[in-house]
Amino acid sequence: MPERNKIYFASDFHLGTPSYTATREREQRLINWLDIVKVDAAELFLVGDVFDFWFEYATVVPKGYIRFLGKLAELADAGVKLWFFKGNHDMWVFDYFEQELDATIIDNEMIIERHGKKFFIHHGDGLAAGDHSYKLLKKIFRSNLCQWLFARIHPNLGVGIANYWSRHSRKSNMKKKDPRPAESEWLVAYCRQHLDREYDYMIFGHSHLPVDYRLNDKTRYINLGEWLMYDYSYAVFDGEDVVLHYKERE
Ligand SMILES: [Mn+2]
Repeated sequence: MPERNKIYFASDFHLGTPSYTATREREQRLINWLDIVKVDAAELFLVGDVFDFWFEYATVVPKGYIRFLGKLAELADAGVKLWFFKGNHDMWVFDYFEQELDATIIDNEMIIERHGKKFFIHHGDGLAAGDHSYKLLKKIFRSNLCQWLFARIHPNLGVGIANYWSRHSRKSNMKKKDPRPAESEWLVAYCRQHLDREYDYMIFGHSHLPVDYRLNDKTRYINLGEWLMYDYSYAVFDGEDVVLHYKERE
């Protein structure tokens, strides 16, 4: 058995969209990947938008994704530590994954040190300068009152509304190739404002564009891309360096 010493990062699976069949296909890809992760992972960071929509009722579990959740349980039982970041699509995750998968739920950013390297990890939503309307929306959606109210709606209706809203609010940011230079990305701007913290890696999801971009001698900006249609991307830290894997877009 190889030693468990690697740390894996991935985000933006958006399970649930655009259809049941597409989700099942994506789920199978994820399972094939998680089988590889299981061999040598010490930790797995799921950096947000794992689900296109998720809500935890007191007693009801949203249908679907059983192979994916079962595989995560298998990893957890094999000793892989799971970290689950709330994204803007699945911010309503509470303690179900903590109970069932021993996962730790992360609300916003997480700062860690591993093998002498410093990581800043965040889904990436709500970090743009300005963007006050989104920041307000995030506050409202994450408020106890909003969650309490949503839980009062029957799941048949509530999940239906949420799926409709989620699918129609998605920005059409799924470009085949990103024509912009990385420097114009607002997450890069965010990283540039925090270079004094001397992170080795600043890791995000959310933008659906896989990027590994050097900001200076010390810090790299890494975006984990997506699993919706192009990249099937993930990053892995082997104790020395982070490598981003993805399929080249055509
Ligand atoms: Mn997102």
